[in-house]
Amino acid sequence: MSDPDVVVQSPGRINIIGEHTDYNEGFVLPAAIDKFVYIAIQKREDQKLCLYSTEFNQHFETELENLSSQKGHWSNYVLGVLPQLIKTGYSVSGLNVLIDGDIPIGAGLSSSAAVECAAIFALNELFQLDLTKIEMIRIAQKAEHEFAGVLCGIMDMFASVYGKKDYAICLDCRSLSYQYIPMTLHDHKLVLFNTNVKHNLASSAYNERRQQCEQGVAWVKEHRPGVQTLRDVTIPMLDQYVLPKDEVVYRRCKYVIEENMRLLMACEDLNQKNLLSLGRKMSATHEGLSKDYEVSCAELDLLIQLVKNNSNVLGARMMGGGFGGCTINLVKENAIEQLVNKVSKNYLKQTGLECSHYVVSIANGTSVVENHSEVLQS
Ligand code: GAF
Repeated sequence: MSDPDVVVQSPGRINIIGEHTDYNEGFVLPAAIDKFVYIAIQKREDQKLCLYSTEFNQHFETELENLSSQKGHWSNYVLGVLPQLIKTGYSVSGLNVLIDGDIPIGAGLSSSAAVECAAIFALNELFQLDLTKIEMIRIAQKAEHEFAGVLCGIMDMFASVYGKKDYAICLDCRSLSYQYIPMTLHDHKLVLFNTNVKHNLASSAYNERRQQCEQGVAWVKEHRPGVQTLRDVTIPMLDQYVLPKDEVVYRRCKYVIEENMRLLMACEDLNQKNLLSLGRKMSATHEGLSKDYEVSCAELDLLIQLVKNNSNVLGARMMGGGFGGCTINLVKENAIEQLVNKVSKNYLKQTGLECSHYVVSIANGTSVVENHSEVLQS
Protein backbone atom coordinates (compact mmCIF):
# COMPACT_ATOMS: atom_id res chain seq x y z
CA MET A 1 0.00 0.00 0.00
CA SER A 2 1.74 3.16 -1.15
CA ASP A 3 0.05 5.91 0.84
CA PRO A 4 -2.17 4.75 3.73
CA ASP A 5 -4.48 7.22 5.49
CA VAL A 6 -3.60 5.72 8.84
CA VAL A 7 -1.23 3.10 10.28
CA VAL A 8 -1.65 1.64 13.76
CA GLN A 9 0.53 -0.78 15.71
CA SER A 10 -0.77 -3.01 18.48
CA PRO A 11 1.34 -5.38 20.59
CA GLY A 12 0.94 -9.02 21.58
CA ARG A 13 0.81 -9.84 25.27
CA ILE A 14 2.19 -12.09 27.94
CA ASN A 15 0.52 -12.81 31.26
CA ILE A 16 2.70 -13.06 34.35
CA ILE A 17 0.02 -14.76 36.43
CA GLY A 18 -3.80 -14.84 36.62
CA GLU A 19 -4.99 -17.28 33.99
CA HIS A 20 -8.68 -18.00 33.23
CA THR A 21 -9.62 -15.43 35.85
CA ASP A 22 -10.70 -12.57 33.57
CA TYR A 23 -14.09 -13.99 32.55
CA ASN A 24 -14.72 -14.80 36.23
CA GLU A 25 -14.39 -11.12 37.17
CA GLY A 26 -11.07 -11.83 38.85
CA PHE A 27 -7.60 -10.30 38.49
CA VAL A 28 -5.00 -10.62 35.73
CA LEU A 29 -1.40 -9.43 35.42
CA PRO A 30 -0.58 -9.15 31.72
CA ALA A 31 1.91 -6.96 29.87
CA ALA A 32 2.30 -5.92 26.24
CA ILE A 33 5.41 -7.25 24.50
CA ASP A 34 7.77 -6.02 21.81
CA LYS A 35 6.03 -7.93 19.05
CA PHE A 36 3.42 -6.08 17.03
CA VAL A 37 0.65 -6.21 14.48
CA TYR A 38 0.58 -3.30 12.02
CA ILE A 39 -2.54 -2.28 10.18
CA ALA A 40 -2.54 0.24 7.35
CA ILE A 41 -5.88 1.54 6.04
CA GLN A 42 -6.98 3.58 3.06
CA LYS A 43 -10.55 4.82 2.62
CA ARG A 44 -12.31 3.74 -0.58
CA GLU A 45 -15.03 5.58 -2.50
CA ASP A 46 -17.17 2.41 -2.76
CA GLN A 47 -18.41 -0.18 -0.23
CA LYS A 48 -15.72 -2.79 -0.88
CA LEU A 49 -13.47 -4.17 1.83
CA CYS A 50 -10.16 -5.33 0.31
CA LEU A 51 -7.86 -6.99 2.82
CA TYR A 52 -4.33 -8.28 2.41
CA SER A 53 -2.32 -10.24 4.98
CA THR A 54 1.45 -10.35 4.47
CA GLU A 55 1.73 -13.28 6.91
CA PHE A 56 -0.64 -15.45 4.85
CA ASN A 57 0.26 -13.77 1.57
CA GLN A 58 -3.47 -13.71 0.78
CA HIS A 59 -6.08 -11.24 -0.39
CA PHE A 60 -9.66 -11.28 0.84
CA GLU A 61 -12.50 -9.23 -0.56
CA THR A 62 -16.05 -8.59 0.56
CA GLU A 63 -18.64 -5.78 0.78
CA LEU A 64 -19.70 -3.80 3.83
CA GLU A 65 -23.27 -5.06 3.45
CA ASN A 66 -22.13 -8.71 3.35
CA LEU A 67 -20.19 -8.81 6.58
CA SER A 68 -20.10 -12.30 8.04
CA SER A 69 -17.67 -14.53 9.89
CA GLN A 70 -15.43 -16.73 7.70
CA LYS A 71 -14.79 -19.82 9.82
CA GLY A 72 -11.18 -19.88 11.01
CA HIS A 73 -10.09 -17.16 8.58
CA TRP A 74 -7.62 -14.35 9.41
CA SER A 75 -9.99 -11.72 7.98
CA ASN A 76 -12.39 -12.22 10.94
CA TYR A 77 -10.21 -10.18 13.23
CA VAL A 78 -10.50 -7.08 11.06
CA LEU A 79 -14.03 -7.59 9.74
CA GLY A 80 -15.38 -8.50 13.18
CA VAL A 81 -15.06 -4.98 14.52
CA LEU A 82 -17.12 -3.39 11.73
CA PRO A 83 -20.62 -4.69 12.65
CA GLN A 84 -20.16 -3.26 16.14
CA LEU A 85 -19.63 0.18 14.64
CA ILE A 86 -22.44 -0.12 12.13
CA LYS A 87 -24.90 -1.37 14.79
CA THR A 88 -24.09 1.65 16.94
CA GLY A 89 -24.89 3.95 14.03
CA TYR A 90 -21.41 4.99 12.92
CA SER A 91 -21.05 5.33 9.19
CA VAL A 92 -18.00 3.78 7.55
CA SER A 93 -16.98 3.46 3.90
CA GLY A 94 -15.18 0.74 1.97
CA LEU A 95 -11.55 0.17 2.90
CA ASN A 96 -8.23 -1.16 1.69
CA VAL A 97 -6.53 -2.85 4.63
CA LEU A 98 -3.00 -4.21 4.90
CA ILE A 99 -2.10 -6.41 7.89
CA ASP A 100 1.51 -7.06 8.75
CA GLY A 101 3.43 -7.90 11.91
CA ASP A 102 5.72 -10.20 13.82
CA ILE A 103 3.57 -11.76 16.57
CA PRO A 104 3.78 -15.53 16.09
CA ILE A 105 0.31 -16.84 15.24
CA GLY A 106 -1.23 -19.57 17.41
CA ALA A 107 1.45 -19.13 20.06
CA GLY A 108 -0.93 -17.80 22.72
CA LEU A 109 0.50 -14.28 22.43
CA SER A 110 -2.86 -12.83 21.37
CA SER A 111 -2.06 -11.89 17.82
CA SER A 112 -5.81 -11.95 17.15
CA ALA A 113 -6.57 -9.43 19.91
CA ALA A 114 -3.74 -7.27 18.59
CA VAL A 115 -5.30 -7.27 15.10
CA GLU A 116 -8.74 -6.43 16.49
CA CYS A 117 -7.35 -3.60 18.61
CA ALA A 118 -5.25 -2.24 15.75
CA ALA A 119 -8.28 -2.36 13.44
CA ILE A 120 -10.64 -0.52 15.76
CA PHE A 121 -7.97 2.06 16.67
CA ALA A 122 -7.30 2.71 12.99
CA LEU A 123 -11.01 3.08 12.21
CA ASN A 124 -11.46 5.37 15.19
CA GLU A 125 -8.69 7.57 13.83
CA LEU A 126 -9.77 7.41 10.21
CA PHE A 127 -13.46 8.23 10.77
CA GLN A 128 -12.86 10.40 13.86
CA LEU A 129 -15.24 8.33 15.95
CA ASP A 130 -14.07 9.62 19.33
CA LEU A 131 -14.32 6.20 20.97
CA THR A 132 -12.72 5.78 24.39
CA LYS A 133 -10.08 3.12 24.94
CA ILE A 134 -12.54 1.02 26.94
CA GLU A 135 -15.15 1.27 24.17
CA MET A 136 -12.56 0.11 21.64
CA ILE A 137 -11.51 -2.78 23.89
CA ARG A 138 -15.14 -3.87 24.23
CA ILE A 139 -15.63 -3.73 20.45
CA ALA A 140 -12.48 -5.82 19.91
CA GLN A 141 -13.68 -8.37 22.48
CA LYS A 142 -17.09 -8.59 20.78
CA ALA A 143 -15.36 -9.22 17.45
CA GLU A 144 -13.61 -12.21 19.04
CA HIS A 145 -16.90 -13.51 20.49
CA GLU A 146 -18.99 -13.06 17.38
CA PHE A 147 -16.55 -13.58 14.50
CA ALA A 148 -13.96 -15.94 16.00
CA GLY A 149 -16.47 -17.77 18.24
CA VAL A 150 -14.29 -17.66 21.39
CA LEU A 151 -16.03 -16.27 24.46
CA CYS A 152 -12.82 -14.67 25.69
CA GLY A 153 -12.45 -12.33 28.62
CA ILE A 154 -11.09 -8.81 28.41
CA MET A 155 -7.45 -9.44 29.32
CA ASP A 156 -5.85 -9.71 25.89
CA MET A 157 -7.37 -6.56 24.44
CA PHE A 158 -6.81 -4.61 27.62
CA ALA A 159 -3.13 -5.57 27.69
CA SER A 160 -2.64 -4.72 24.04
CA VAL A 161 -4.24 -1.27 24.44
CA TYR A 162 -3.01 -0.30 27.92
CA GLY A 163 0.50 -1.81 27.71
CA LYS A 164 3.25 0.29 29.27
CA LYS A 165 6.97 -0.23 28.73
CA ASP A 166 8.56 -2.12 31.66
CA TYR A 167 5.29 -2.48 33.59
CA ALA A 168 2.75 -5.23 34.05
CA ILE A 169 -0.91 -4.27 34.44
CA CYS A 170 -2.75 -5.50 37.51
CA LEU A 171 -6.30 -5.38 36.20
CA ASP A 172 -9.43 -5.95 38.22
CA CYS A 173 -11.71 -7.48 35.60
CA ARG A 174 -14.79 -6.62 37.62
CA SER A 175 -14.34 -2.88 38.01
CA LEU A 176 -11.77 -2.49 35.20
CA SER A 177 -9.62 -0.46 37.57
CA TYR A 178 -5.94 -1.13 37.05
CA GLN A 179 -2.53 -0.40 38.43
CA TYR A 180 0.84 -0.53 36.70
CA ILE A 181 3.32 -2.75 38.54
CA PRO A 182 7.03 -2.24 37.73
CA MET A 183 8.61 -5.35 36.25
CA THR A 184 12.03 -5.06 37.84
CA LEU A 185 13.64 -8.34 36.89
CA HIS A 186 17.28 -7.52 37.78
CA ASP A 187 19.44 -10.10 36.06
CA HIS A 188 16.46 -12.20 34.94
CA LYS A 189 14.46 -12.21 31.72
CA LEU A 190 11.12 -13.57 30.59
CA VAL A 191 11.62 -16.38 28.12
CA LEU A 192 8.75 -17.97 26.22
CA PHE A 193 9.03 -21.49 24.87
CA ASN A 194 6.58 -22.21 22.08
CA THR A 195 5.24 -25.77 21.87
CA ASN A 196 4.37 -25.07 18.23
CA VAL A 197 1.13 -26.98 18.73
CA LYS A 198 -2.44 -25.76 19.01
CA HIS A 199 -4.84 -28.59 19.72
CA ASN A 200 -8.26 -28.43 18.08
CA LEU A 201 -10.26 -28.45 21.24
CA ALA A 202 -8.79 -25.13 22.37
CA SER A 203 -11.84 -22.97 21.66
CA SER A 204 -14.53 -25.51 22.57
CA ALA A 205 -12.75 -26.41 25.83
CA TYR A 206 -12.32 -22.71 26.60
CA ASN A 207 -16.05 -22.11 26.29
CA GLU A 208 -16.73 -25.26 28.32
CA ARG A 209 -14.49 -24.04 31.19
CA ARG A 210 -16.45 -20.82 31.20
CA GLN A 211 -19.71 -22.72 31.52
CA GLN A 212 -18.34 -24.90 34.32
CA CYS A 213 -17.40 -21.79 36.30
CA GLU A 214 -20.89 -20.37 35.72
CA GLN A 215 -22.41 -23.67 36.88
CA GLY A 216 -20.39 -23.52 40.10
CA VAL A 217 -21.60 -19.96 40.71
CA ALA A 218 -25.22 -20.98 40.06
CA TRP A 219 -25.02 -23.74 42.70
CA VAL A 220 -23.58 -21.37 45.27
CA LYS A 221 -26.16 -18.71 44.35
CA GLU A 222 -29.00 -21.08 45.27
CA HIS A 223 -27.89 -20.60 48.89
CA ARG A 224 -26.16 -17.23 48.69
CA PRO A 225 -28.24 -15.01 46.38
CA GLY A 226 -25.77 -12.12 46.67
CA VAL A 227 -23.13 -14.06 44.78
CA GLN A 228 -22.69 -12.85 41.18
CA THR A 229 -19.48 -14.47 39.94
CA LEU A 230 -16.59 -16.58 41.26
CA ARG A 231 -15.12 -13.34 42.54
CA ASP A 232 -17.71 -13.50 45.35
CA VAL A 233 -17.19 -17.19 46.15
CA THR A 234 -14.91 -18.61 48.85
CA ILE A 235 -13.41 -22.11 49.15
CA PRO A 236 -15.69 -22.97 52.14
CA MET A 237 -18.71 -22.07 49.97
CA LEU A 238 -17.42 -24.41 47.26
CA ASP A 239 -16.86 -27.17 49.82
CA GLN A 240 -20.40 -26.80 51.04
CA TYR A 241 -22.42 -26.22 47.86
CA VAL A 242 -20.38 -27.40 44.85
CA LEU A 243 -18.30 -30.39 45.93
CA PRO A 244 -21.36 -32.52 46.77
CA LYS A 245 -22.77 -31.82 43.27
CA ASP A 246 -19.80 -32.26 40.96
CA GLU A 247 -16.14 -32.83 41.64
CA VAL A 248 -14.96 -31.51 38.26
CA VAL A 249 -16.86 -28.22 38.56
CA TYR A 250 -15.48 -27.96 42.11
CA ARG A 251 -11.88 -28.26 40.89
CA ARG A 252 -12.40 -25.67 38.14
CA CYS A 253 -13.85 -23.14 40.60
CA LYS A 254 -11.25 -23.88 43.28
CA TYR A 255 -8.45 -23.21 40.81
CA VAL A 256 -9.90 -19.80 39.89
CA ILE A 257 -10.34 -18.71 43.51
CA GLU A 258 -6.79 -19.81 44.39
CA GLU A 259 -5.39 -18.12 41.30
CA ASN A 260 -6.90 -14.77 42.28
CA MET A 261 -5.28 -15.05 45.71
CA ARG A 262 -1.94 -16.03 44.16
CA LEU A 263 -2.06 -13.06 41.84
CA LEU A 264 -2.56 -10.53 44.61
CA MET A 265 0.41 -12.01 46.47
CA ALA A 266 2.46 -12.04 43.25
CA CYS A 267 1.91 -8.28 42.89
CA GLU A 268 3.30 -7.90 46.41
CA ASP A 269 6.31 -10.01 45.38
CA LEU A 270 6.94 -7.74 42.41
CA ASN A 271 6.60 -4.62 44.52
CA GLN A 272 9.09 -6.08 46.96
CA LYS A 273 11.30 -7.32 44.11
CA ASN A 274 11.09 -10.87 45.45
CA LEU A 275 11.51 -12.84 42.24
CA LEU A 276 12.03 -16.16 44.03
CA SER A 277 8.61 -15.91 45.59
CA LEU A 278 7.02 -14.73 42.32
CA GLY A 279 8.57 -17.68 40.50
CA ARG A 280 7.15 -20.16 43.01
CA LYS A 281 3.67 -18.76 42.42
CA MET A 282 4.03 -19.05 38.64
CA SER A 283 4.93 -22.71 39.07
CA ALA A 284 1.97 -23.26 41.42
CA THR A 285 -0.27 -21.74 38.75
CA HIS A 286 0.94 -24.33 36.27
CA GLU A 287 0.04 -27.12 38.67
CA GLY A 288 -3.46 -25.68 39.04
CA LEU A 289 -3.95 -25.20 35.30
CA SER A 290 -2.69 -28.67 34.53
CA LYS A 291 -4.36 -30.71 37.31
CA ASP A 292 -7.45 -28.77 38.40
CA TYR A 293 -8.40 -26.61 35.42
CA GLU A 294 -7.08 -29.18 32.92
CA VAL A 295 -6.19 -26.80 30.12
CA SER A 296 -2.59 -27.92 29.67
CA CYS A 297 -1.43 -30.60 27.24
CA ALA A 298 1.44 -33.10 27.00
CA GLU A 299 3.70 -30.66 25.11
CA LEU A 300 3.20 -27.82 27.61
CA ASP A 301 3.72 -30.16 30.57
CA LEU A 302 6.89 -31.47 28.95
CA LEU A 303 8.29 -27.94 28.55
CA ILE A 304 7.60 -27.34 32.24
CA GLN A 305 9.17 -30.67 33.19
CA LEU A 306 12.31 -29.79 31.23
CA VAL A 307 12.98 -26.63 33.29
CA LYS A 308 11.92 -28.05 36.65
CA ASN A 309 14.54 -28.14 39.42
CA ASN A 310 16.77 -25.84 37.39
CA SER A 311 18.05 -23.19 39.77
CA ASN A 312 18.35 -20.69 36.90
CA VAL A 313 14.59 -20.88 36.28
CA LEU A 314 12.72 -19.19 39.11
CA GLY A 315 9.27 -20.04 37.78
CA ALA A 316 7.56 -21.53 34.73
CA ARG A 317 4.02 -22.12 33.63
CA MET A 318 1.80 -22.52 30.62
CA MET A 319 0.39 -19.19 29.48
CA GLY A 320 -2.92 -18.12 27.96
CA GLY A 321 -5.96 -20.22 27.14
CA GLY A 322 -4.05 -23.52 26.96
CA PHE A 323 -3.94 -26.68 24.83
CA GLY A 324 -0.78 -25.42 23.14
CA GLY A 325 1.02 -22.13 22.69
CA CYS A 326 3.80 -21.00 24.98
CA THR A 327 5.17 -21.42 28.46
CA ILE A 328 6.47 -18.35 30.28
CA ASN A 329 9.71 -18.77 32.22
CA LEU A 330 11.54 -16.44 34.57
CA VAL A 331 15.16 -17.19 33.76
CA LYS A 332 18.59 -15.95 34.89
CA GLU A 333 19.92 -13.95 31.95
CA ASN A 334 23.34 -15.56 31.70
CA ALA A 335 21.79 -19.04 31.69
CA ILE A 336 19.35 -18.46 28.82
CA GLU A 337 21.51 -19.76 25.99
CA GLN A 338 22.33 -23.02 27.74
CA LEU A 339 18.70 -23.50 28.80
CA VAL A 340 17.39 -22.91 25.28
CA ASN A 341 19.80 -25.50 23.89
CA LYS A 342 18.83 -28.07 26.46
CA VAL A 343 15.08 -27.52 26.18
CA SER A 344 15.06 -27.46 22.36
CA LYS A 345 17.14 -30.63 22.10
CA ASN A 346 15.01 -32.60 24.57
CA TYR A 347 11.71 -31.28 23.23
CA LEU A 348 12.65 -32.35 19.73
CA LYS A 349 13.81 -35.74 20.96
CA GLN A 350 10.61 -36.43 22.89
CA THR A 351 8.00 -34.94 20.58
CA GLY A 352 9.61 -34.81 17.15
CA LEU A 353 8.74 -31.09 17.12
CA GLU A 354 10.88 -27.97 17.02
CA CYS A 355 10.34 -25.63 19.92
CA SER A 356 10.84 -21.92 19.27
CA HIS A 357 11.72 -19.44 21.98
CA TYR A 358 11.37 -15.68 22.45
CA VAL A 359 13.13 -13.50 25.01
CA VAL A 360 10.55 -10.75 25.43
CA SER A 361 10.67 -7.16 26.61
CA ILE A 362 7.66 -5.26 27.89
CA ALA A 363 6.39 -2.60 25.53
CA ASN A 364 3.84 0.20 25.15
CA GLY A 365 0.27 -0.39 24.01
CA THR A 366 -1.62 0.35 20.78
CA SER A 367 -0.65 3.56 19.00
CA VAL A 368 -0.86 5.39 15.71
CA VAL A 369 2.38 5.08 13.73
CA GLU A 370 3.43 8.46 12.41
CA ASN A 371 6.38 7.30 10.36
CA HIS A 372 4.80 4.52 8.28
CA SER A 373 7.43 3.74 5.75
CA GLU A 374 9.65 2.08 8.37
CA VAL A 375 7.12 -0.51 9.51
CA LEU A 376 5.33 -1.57 6.34
CA GLN A 377 6.87 -4.05 4.00
CA SER A 378 4.82 -3.10 0.98
C1 GAF B 1 -7.35 -16.38 26.30
C2 GAF B 1 -8.51 -15.41 26.43
F1 GAF B 1 -8.64 -14.69 25.30
C3 GAF B 1 -8.35 -14.48 27.64
O1 GAF B 1 -9.49 -13.70 27.79
C4 GAF B 1 -8.07 -15.29 28.92
O2 GAF B 1 -9.24 -15.88 29.40
C5 GAF B 1 -6.97 -16.32 28.67
O3 GAF B 1 -7.21 -17.11 27.52
C6 GAF B 1 -6.80 -17.24 29.85
O4 GAF B 1 -6.37 -16.53 30.95
O5 GAF B 1 -6.16 -15.68 26.03
